[in-house]
Amino acid sequence: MNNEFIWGCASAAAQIEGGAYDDGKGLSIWDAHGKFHRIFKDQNGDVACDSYHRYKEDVALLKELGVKAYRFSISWPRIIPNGYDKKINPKGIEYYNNLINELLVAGITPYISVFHWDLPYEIYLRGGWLNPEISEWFAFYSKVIAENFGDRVKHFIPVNEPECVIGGLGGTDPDNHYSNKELLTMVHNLLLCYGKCVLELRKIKDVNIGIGLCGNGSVPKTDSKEDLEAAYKSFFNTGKGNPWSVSLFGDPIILGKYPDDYYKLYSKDELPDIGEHDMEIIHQVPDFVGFNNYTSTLVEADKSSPLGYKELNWGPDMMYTRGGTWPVVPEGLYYLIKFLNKKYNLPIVITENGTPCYELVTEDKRVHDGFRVEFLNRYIKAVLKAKEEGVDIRGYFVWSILDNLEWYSGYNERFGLVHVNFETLERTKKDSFYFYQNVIKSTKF
Ligand code: BGP
Repeated sequence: MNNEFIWGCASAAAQIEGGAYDDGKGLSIWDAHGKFHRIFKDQNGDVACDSYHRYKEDVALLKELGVKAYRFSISWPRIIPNGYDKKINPKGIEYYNNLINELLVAGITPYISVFHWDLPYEIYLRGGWLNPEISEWFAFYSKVIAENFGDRVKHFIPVNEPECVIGGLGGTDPDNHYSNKELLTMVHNLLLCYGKCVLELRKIKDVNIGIGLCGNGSVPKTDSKEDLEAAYKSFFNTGKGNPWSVSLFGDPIILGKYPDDYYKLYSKDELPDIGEHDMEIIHQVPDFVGFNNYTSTLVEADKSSPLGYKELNWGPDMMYTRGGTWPVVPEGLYYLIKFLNKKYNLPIVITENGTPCYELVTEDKRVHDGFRVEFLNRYIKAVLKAKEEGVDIRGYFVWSILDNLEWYSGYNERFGLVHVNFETLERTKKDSFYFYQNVIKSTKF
């Protein structure tokens, strides 16, 4: 991987493509969530931003924005409609070929997320992540991607946010109370999917692969050594029955073992069946750590707590986004970059960062999203601070280019640099679009 710094934007198939029933695509779990009224106010992704039909317009927006890279995901059921029977949908391949070619002509480097949560519904019906065959199905899907796109695409993220996949957004059932054994089995199967995917992608010449982790940062209350250690510990905490752990996925993949406390936290009966060679398959060290971050927690050392730290409330000046749930903590991004660098010692790419806002298109056809502008301004400065201090950080991607289907929140949470009118599908550039354009223009790298 060359060490230039790349400015980018990210998206995901289920959130922007629409075309849910077009050209032989199979159903994904997110199509099913729409059908079964599980999304805010009965919304669905049937049309979403209609990028399946408007990808040229969207690539033109990315070009105007000036990003050097675009991270998008492939819809597994668009490529293999039921996910598992190895029957490839040529129209699906054609769509991504067109998108990739359009990006390359525009001078934009494609970053492909192989899986961003739209599990084929037929696989979900067959037990999803609990089915031991899933990693073989995923391996075949990955092979199809490598063989069809690997001549032109060199950057891949096999799984977006494994924590969220198992945490309820990528094919597990948020209302189901899985036993620890089931939870760990799903984690293990997902790790095998990652490993087998990388083995397929490594067949591509000059490929760059990133793990796609996510999580809240941990900010030390003071600069003291104790608080810094406390924040580091909290950031990598495993936690029993908790899929929202950086270490649970990062350690097996990068260090070749489950986190140190894994075998202490769980009894033998709770552990998954781990095959003799599984860890060799899983331990596929990536070329970079891709990390998605939105918010952070405040942490202080506390010897009286079993974990050695406690979480604190933010003060009254803290501003929150996401309906009051996500504190705006740019320094959290700075610290997590330092922590990831210390623990895993690999190049880092911030593969998602951004904020939803409440905003209106004004009569003069503008969107004045000042909150997002200031949010991005502060978070980007935090990234650049870590970079100036010598951390090997290779890129930053805004989530997202367009307002889109924000999973269970539907169209109620708008994250885009470009506003989408979901009735007319008209795109309107927001102030943050011009802000980011200017950041890209004015930095020397
Ligand atoms: C990431 C997802 C994105 C996007 C974003 C917004 O977790 O990878 O697909 O949806 O977050 O916030 P949320 O955390 O609510 O999904």
